Amino acid sequence: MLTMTSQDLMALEDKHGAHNYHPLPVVLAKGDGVYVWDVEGKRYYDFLSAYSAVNQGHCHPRIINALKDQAETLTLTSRAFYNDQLGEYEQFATEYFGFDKLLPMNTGAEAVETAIKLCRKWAYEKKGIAEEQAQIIVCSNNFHGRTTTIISFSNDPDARKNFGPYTPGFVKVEYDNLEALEAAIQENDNIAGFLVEPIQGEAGVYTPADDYMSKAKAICEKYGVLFIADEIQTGIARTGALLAVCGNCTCAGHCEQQEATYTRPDILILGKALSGGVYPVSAVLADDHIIEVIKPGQHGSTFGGNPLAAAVATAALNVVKDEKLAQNARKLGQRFRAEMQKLVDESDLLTLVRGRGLLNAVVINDTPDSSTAWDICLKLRDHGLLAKPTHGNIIRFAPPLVMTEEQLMDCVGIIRKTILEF
Ligand code: IF1
Repeated sequence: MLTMTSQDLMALEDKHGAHNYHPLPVVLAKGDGVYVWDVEGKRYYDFLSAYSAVNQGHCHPRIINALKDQAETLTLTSRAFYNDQLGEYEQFATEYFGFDKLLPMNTGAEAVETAIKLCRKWAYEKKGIAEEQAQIIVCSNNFHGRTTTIISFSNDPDARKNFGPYTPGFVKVEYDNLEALEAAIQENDNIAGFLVEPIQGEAGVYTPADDYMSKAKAICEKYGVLFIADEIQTGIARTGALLAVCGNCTCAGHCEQQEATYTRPDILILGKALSGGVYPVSAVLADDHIIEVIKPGQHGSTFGGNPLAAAVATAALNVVKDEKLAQNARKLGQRFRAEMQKLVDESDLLTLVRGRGLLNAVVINDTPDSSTAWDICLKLRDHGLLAKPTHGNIIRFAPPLVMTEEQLMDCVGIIRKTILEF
């Protein structure tokens, strides 16, 4: 049989797969660290990291070894029985992040759903909200996943239109607006929680005021509202701290002398890089007085908490700590934004650069419906760097956190050359 070319493989997906994506035309066949290779053998720097799932780099040997060892031993038992990996993982992860308990799931959207169910049940059983009346505050331009309930509180027409009827029980406020948050809580006696992304990824790496998280948490505390942080994209060292809510603290792991900048969520949602992008693993963490409202039979998943996931996630978290990925993301992020700022100053094509750690974006000086950002990404691809536009005129830059400064400067060179060519 003849080997398939990239063209052949794209045609196969086009013919036999649902058209729910519009990928950049490149077909990847291999990954190692910060690099990926296409089927023709061309090498690229990966500047998407599978939407921040591959923070530890592609095919990290420690994570892959954990996967292999566990895959040969025991993969799935369901939660009808105990398995010998889950308890140790739960102990390790709860100590790592500093919460009493963890509820294991698989995908990000499932973990967000779990947090919503947990928050509602807590509202009825602990806060005393009347049955079916609980409301959760969310932010405009949020992205929390693709389930029917989650898209019910999206305001992206693509994500939402013609998927109704929608799940009620959500109130929307402007992101990065503390007055709006407090007013929404004051207006309604049935507010149970506030679900928020510390940085809005899909909205274009929209970075709020430095004190937004801490002040929002203080408002929630004042009114007995649960502060729910969706760190699926921002967590696991991506923004230069273990979690974006850690603020300036770069210790890789829950730290004892928590610095003044840490905003502790009541419910923490993790996914993506919790497994280093090796296997779908997500989790919800909270303290006993909250998580205890969920009892046997009330929530679960066939695959959630399986031994393969437990082994992989443990290895992935150890890599983050041992390789000091938060510190590296912070250092390289500062350098990257400084270099991009020079380019913004030099070129009319770029309006601004923003972000934190290695979650950054540049805004292209063109309308959101123009193809400029897409065309730039095609040129970046030709020059050996993969990135994807978001919201038309924004390009997200999020390489694996195992990158070296030398590699980063090589990438800056590619981006500079591409932008100046336009
Ligand atoms: C896709 C975006 C990133 C997330 C936050 C929950 C989830 C996500 C903060 C759901 C997922 C993804 C999904 C991916 C694109 C991507 C994305 F552009 F859409 F916003 F990363 F920036 N909370 N984000 O970012 O997690 O169920 O997917 O595991 O292709 O839809 P999931």
